[in-house]
Amino acid sequence: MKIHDWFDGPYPARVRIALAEKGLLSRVEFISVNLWTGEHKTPDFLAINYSGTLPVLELHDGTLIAECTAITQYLDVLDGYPTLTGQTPLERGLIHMMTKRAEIEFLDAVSVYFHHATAGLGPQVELYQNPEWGFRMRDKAVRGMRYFDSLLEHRRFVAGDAFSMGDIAVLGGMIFAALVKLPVPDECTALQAWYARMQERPSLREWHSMVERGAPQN
Ligand code: GTS
Repeated sequence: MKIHDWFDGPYPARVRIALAEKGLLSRVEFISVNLWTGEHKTPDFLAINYSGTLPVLELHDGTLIAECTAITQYLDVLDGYPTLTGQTPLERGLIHMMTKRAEIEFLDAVSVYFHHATAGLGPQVELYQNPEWGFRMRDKAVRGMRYFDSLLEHRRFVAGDAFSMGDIAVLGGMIFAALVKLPVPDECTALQAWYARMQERPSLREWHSMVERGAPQN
């Protein structure tokens, strides 16, 4: 399998953490797509992913799967023992809901803030910016942090009592927030404590060491 991504991107992090959780990193070849030069908006890459975003999973037969949630679902059921997306109908429903909520209320909002109200990926890539929208989304992301903090006051993990794709989606939001220097409010102590606990997982350690190694040379 190949993963088209960028080594320290927050959305790519979601799939890299999922791969590490599933013990699948050694079965994957990473293809570097440079976001900072706009490689993801070239016709060649748009033929791989119409949305012009990373990551994308490419299977041996050439099938392409984009969208972190879809990729994670695929990887999770490969071995027949899903650990990230739930096993019972209830678990699957709750995990999918929390993953989507983490995207809408937090991660995607940080991303819009980055692309619209900061320099983003630079003038060559950011061809349209709407700072007012970006700042609104920054405020939405902070509200999202408060929401997840309130959940984590009463449960150990985002979607209940086990680590899941929902935790990984919130981790994506935290990773993106740190990149854009958007602080977590001091009073969000449950969110901060959960984030600190997450750092102890082998998958997070593996992700940090991949980031330290930098971009692979294609
Ligand atoms: N909904 C998509 C998913 O879940 O995969 C969003 C993917 C996404 O926005 N990826 C970012 C991207 O391609 C990668 S990163 O910012 O996390 O590194 N952004 C580039 C752009 O121009 O939007």
